[in-house]
Amino acid sequence: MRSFAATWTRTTTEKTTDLGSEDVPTVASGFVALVGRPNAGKSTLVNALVGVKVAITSDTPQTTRHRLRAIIDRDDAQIVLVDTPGLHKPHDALGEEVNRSSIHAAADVDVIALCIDASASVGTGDRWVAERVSKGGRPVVVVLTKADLVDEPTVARQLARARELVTPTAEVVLSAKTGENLDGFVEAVLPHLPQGPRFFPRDMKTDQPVEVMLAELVREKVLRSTRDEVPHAVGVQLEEIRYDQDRDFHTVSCTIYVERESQKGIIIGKGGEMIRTVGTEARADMERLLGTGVHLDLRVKVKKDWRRDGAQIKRFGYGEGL
Ligand SMILES: Nc1nc2c(ncn2[C@@H]2O[C@H](COP(=O)(O)OP(=O)(O)OP(=O)(O)O)[C@@H](O)[C@H]2O)c(=O)[nH]1
Ligand SMILES: [Mg+2]
Repeated sequence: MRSFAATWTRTTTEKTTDLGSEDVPTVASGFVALVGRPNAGKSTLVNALVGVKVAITSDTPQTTRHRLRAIIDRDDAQIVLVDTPGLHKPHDALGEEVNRSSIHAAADVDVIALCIDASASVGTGDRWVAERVSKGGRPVVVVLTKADLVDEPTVARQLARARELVTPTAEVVLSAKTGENLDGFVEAVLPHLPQGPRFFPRDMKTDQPVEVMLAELVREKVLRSTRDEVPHAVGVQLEEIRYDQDRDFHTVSCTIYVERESQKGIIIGKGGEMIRTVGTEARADMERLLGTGVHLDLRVKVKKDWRRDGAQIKRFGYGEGL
């Protein structure tokens, strides 16, 4: 694979202390976990904050299935954002596994950003999340997302409800869609980050391997084109990525797994229309990500009840499987 992958993503999480201690600049550097109910807008916010697409997003709840890190680097600070799967009442092994990965990811950070959708009623789901993440005494910043969808009185009402769940150290009202008050997020978390060396190289945007991102892009397009149970039954595995240096071109092969023959029919669509749309959209994003032309091979297979199969969940890399 091209050297691109090295600058985009490295897998180390060690502090960059191998430069000789006098040469290592000290900045505000630490971890901020974005937690909340499914669909609260966490991944969209992460993408907006780092300025590039590192996480897939969709209006299907439970889009994110593994925790991922994304990096905001400034001259005076490095903020490592930890995007987590939306916490929910699990119905299968997949749900249990992704919940576990969220709680685990949130346990070891400097700040919790509790994301609450300004346009959805604050209820038992948010309380459930707040109870799980507010243990441990770490600062909790309430982040009211999707502010572009609501008026001022609604903002005030939502914040008042959030205060019934947690005692926040700060409250931020923002919109990832319009970019409103993204700076407010940074200003709210910065005071809680310890001084130290950077955790990641300055040019790095995410710790996800490029192979994971490619498979996730396919899953995103399926999520965005299907409804009901189908999006939840989909798992995507990257089979192969080949780089042709002469043509500066990648060939990517992915398998889309579903749980039932009927779901396979839906993903393929009438005359193959659905799978063609998924392929065209995913390929466009892959070309942006890889910076080359891409040929994308997609196939669809049935793996019955894979969401109840812990080994298969790990093979996909969902939950703690990475
Ligand atoms: N209008 C508006 N929509 C938003 C905003 N942020 C996110 N959305 C939409 O909300 C939906 C959910 O966004 P995601 O970022 O995938 O939500 P999430 O919290 O990561 O969801 P899970 O991964 O399922 O936990 C998507 O359809 C987004 O386009 C926003 O600021 N304004
Ligand atoms: Mg998400």
